[in-house]
Amino acid sequence: MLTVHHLGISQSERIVWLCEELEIPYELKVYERDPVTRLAPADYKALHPVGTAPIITDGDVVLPESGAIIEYIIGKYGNGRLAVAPGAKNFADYLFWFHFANASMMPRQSVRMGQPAAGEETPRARFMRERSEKAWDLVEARLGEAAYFAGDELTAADIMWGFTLTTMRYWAPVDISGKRNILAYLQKIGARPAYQRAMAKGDPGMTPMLT
Ligand SMILES: N[C@@H](CCC(=O)N[C@@H](CS)C(=O)NCC(=O)O)C(=O)O
Repeated sequence: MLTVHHLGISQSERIVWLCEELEIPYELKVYERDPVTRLAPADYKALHPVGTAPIITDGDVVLPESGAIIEYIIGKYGNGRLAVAPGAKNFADYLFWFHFANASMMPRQSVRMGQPAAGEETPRARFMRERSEKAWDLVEARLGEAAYFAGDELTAADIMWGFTLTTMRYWAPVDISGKRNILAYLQKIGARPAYQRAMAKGDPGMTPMLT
């Protein structure tokens, strides 16, 4: 049985959302963060040496890492749904946006999370802030030219971006009030029944950060 181990307020919301979009059978196990460290609790860390969310288990398989899990589930249980085939015109767009979320945007946001809110900005911190702002601008431009990251339809690239544009701002606040296209996109995502089900199951105490 496919089991999604979801850590509260974390990237594993992506995997719950994916399973709900695909409407596949899965078991959901929700873990609360350690109240002091705000990290994953010991029983979550015991699942795999990596110790970070998301992690899935499926028979003998124990798999961490958002992108790997999404590809695994789509390939094994989704019949390729929500992926874009290599022959499609938007294949390269799909790959770029799928990977840009975790390979480039998340590290930039994570570094910003570690910066003190006040005080003088170091040159290195400024470099990361500017890179991060550039990434937000790229996303804003993309969502002005396409309905979804890979084109006309929701794909796994959107599943990768969901957390990054929403709950990640809980950890690393970003002012997106001027980003019209991102805000409109988030309303569209938030109206999806599968997204609503996922957030209600995974983080029932949290209002999704769609504004
Ligand atoms: N690139 C990894 C990042 C995983 C990650 O950093 N997860 C965070 C949650 S957003 C985590 O587990 N934090 C709690 C901890 O480190 O104990 C992925 O996408 O799976």
